[in-house]
Amino acid sequence: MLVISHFIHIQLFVFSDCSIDESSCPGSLGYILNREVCFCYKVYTTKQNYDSSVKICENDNGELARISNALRQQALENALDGISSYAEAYIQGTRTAGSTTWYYNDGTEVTYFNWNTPGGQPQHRDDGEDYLLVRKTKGYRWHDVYKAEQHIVVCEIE
Ligand SMILES: [Ca+2]
Repeated sequence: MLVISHFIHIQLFVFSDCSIDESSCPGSLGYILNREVCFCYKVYTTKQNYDSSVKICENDNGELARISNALRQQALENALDGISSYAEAYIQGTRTAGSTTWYYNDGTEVTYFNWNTPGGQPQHRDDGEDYLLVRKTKGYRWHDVYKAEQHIVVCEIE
């Protein structure tokens, strides 16, 4: 019984925190509402490098997926589940060479990570490995990578 009430509490917290509805998502652009994490997202399957990925999302008045907690990580995984088995996508977060601190595009420090630590990530190579990628084949865990790689794009609009 304790477990059940705890579950209900979490569900209520999640849903009551969302003030947007379907009409807030620009359906004309193909954005879908994920109510659990309260954001609209869209997957572009044409592969792009990092800079182009950021621009595509900005063109929609959105931003590259910002994975700030485990719920959003799960939402991203759900979004990529239906894509090819090699689905990989850049997510928000960059750093400068020599630093191990990562920042979202608005300058806020990244505090939630889902590194592929069994795969030796992050490597923090100081030759441009300053961008974040999720790899479906690695359980959607995070990798620090270079900006010139071509990947599918996940945008979000809050
Ligand atoms: Ca790496």
